[in-house]
This record gives sequence, structure tokens and C-alpha cells, in this order.
Amino acid sequence: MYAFKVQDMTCGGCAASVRKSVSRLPGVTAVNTDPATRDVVVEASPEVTREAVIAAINTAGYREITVVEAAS
Ligand SMILES: [Cu+2]
Repeated sequence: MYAFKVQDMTCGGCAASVRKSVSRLPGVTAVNTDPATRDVVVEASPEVTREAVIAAINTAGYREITVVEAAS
């Protein structure tokens, strides 16, 4: 699981764009986005790297990304 804060994901439209782009990565099984909290949480198989997820968020047009370390 990867978690990020995407500060420039400010509305439902942004959240949908991020979800769509990240969902396209092979191995990604779930993407949850919350524009109110700026949270993006991605469930993926181990071959999916954090960098690949960040690149997909960039591709959607969002750049203000910080990594949230998993609590577990
Ligand atoms: Cu928006």
C-alpha cells in the first residue's frame, strides 16, 4: 500500500483524474482519493513501485505530492 498527500488535488474532478491515471498502471488493484483531505491511497501488487505511482499522478497533472509512510 502506498499513501500520499496530493496538495493540488483540490476537487472531485481532480480526484477522478488521479484515480483514472493511477488505475491504469498494471498491478494496481484499488485507488482511493479524497479531495477534502488530499489523501491518495493505492493498493497494488509488489512489482508496482512508489515511483511509478508518483509518475502516474504527475501524468494526470498533479505535482504537489508528499509520501505518507505506512503506519503498519
Ligand atoms: Cu479539481
